[in-house]
Amino acid sequence: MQRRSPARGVRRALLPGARSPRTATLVSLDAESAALRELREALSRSPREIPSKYFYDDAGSALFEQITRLPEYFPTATERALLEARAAALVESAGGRKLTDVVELGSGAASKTVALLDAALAAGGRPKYVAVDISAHALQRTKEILAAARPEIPVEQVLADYTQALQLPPKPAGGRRLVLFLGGTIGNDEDEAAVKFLSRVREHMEQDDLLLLGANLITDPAALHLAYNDAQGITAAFNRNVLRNVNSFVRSNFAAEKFAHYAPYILEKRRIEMWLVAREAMEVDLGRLGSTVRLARGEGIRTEISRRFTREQVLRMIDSAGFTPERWIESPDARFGLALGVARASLRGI
Ligand code: SAH
Ligand code: AVI
Repeated sequence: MQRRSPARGVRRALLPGARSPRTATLVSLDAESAALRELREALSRSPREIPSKYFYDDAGSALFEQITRLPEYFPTATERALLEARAAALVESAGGRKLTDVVELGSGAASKTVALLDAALAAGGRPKYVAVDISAHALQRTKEILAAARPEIPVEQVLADYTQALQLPPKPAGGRRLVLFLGGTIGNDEDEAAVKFLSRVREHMEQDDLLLLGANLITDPAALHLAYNDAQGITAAFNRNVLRNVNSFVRSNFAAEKFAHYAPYILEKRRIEMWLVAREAMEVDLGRLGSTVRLARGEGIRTEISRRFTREQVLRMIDSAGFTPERWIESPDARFGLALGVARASLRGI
């Protein structure tokens, strides 16, 4: 979805350059038409939706990083404290010095990951770090942060939509891979999609490789409401920016300023929903999607769900995707949990 050229050395799984090999071009054109189809289908659903991956153009990734530093948005700080306090134990359970590569899906700025990499170094390992993200801006930040914090750790970047075909660099022979999916991003999917996604991740792993999954846990609705309705309006700006990214991808003409940010905590579903609500009736030309949408005043487009889980739900989710739960740790305020799962033998080919 990025329109910008990725930095040198970045593996490109999504958008080819003019001189990319022909097969990669074909794969990529397929990916683009699949993305157009997915967006067309989401916008014609009832309620209308925009997949949340469209938040993360350059501006959106920078806004997300600002969100993570807001006093109201507690998940990042909570997960960071948990990782820092328990990194050594987690890495030991994950094989310690046997860890040869750490792959992070949706790495974002990856500032929390340093604690885990440090623990692997302290255990005598020399893992390489593979960052996978749809955002070239996020990958660049990952690289900058790691190069400054731990220059001895080799970093590889994969610019890809991890919901589509994913190409990861090969794992060193005899090594052990740890896949990280942090930040509570798993909560941005419905249960079925989340299990399907984690099962596909399992396919990139061998038996005894590990998954570390971060999940937001059920907590006080008032605190959750504030976390997605911050006083400075950064989350509102992040939400509206999704329309600018869609405009640049499909050449549509959404007027972002004509939408209000609405982010209630839906108690019975245990999830925040982010919506953009039309402040007036409008007709929007969807450009390359080849249609228009009419929105009545007060009609909304859902841009994100952000689920809160119980411990049992998280463990069941990883178990259903082929990982045996090995360890569960929780923040002292019970707002965030990390599940470590071991990849079970795959039944494929039997
Ligand atoms: N893990 C980081 C960032 C979380 S924000 C943290 O915990 O703070 C979600 C990240 O996932 C963003 O960097 C976004 O660009 C990336 N992302 C979202 N959807 C994606 C997709 N479909 N494929 C690849 N990356 C995606
Ligand atoms: C990336 N994801 C886990 C964030 C969340 O909280 O669901 C995205 C976000 N949306 C609004 N604020 C942050």
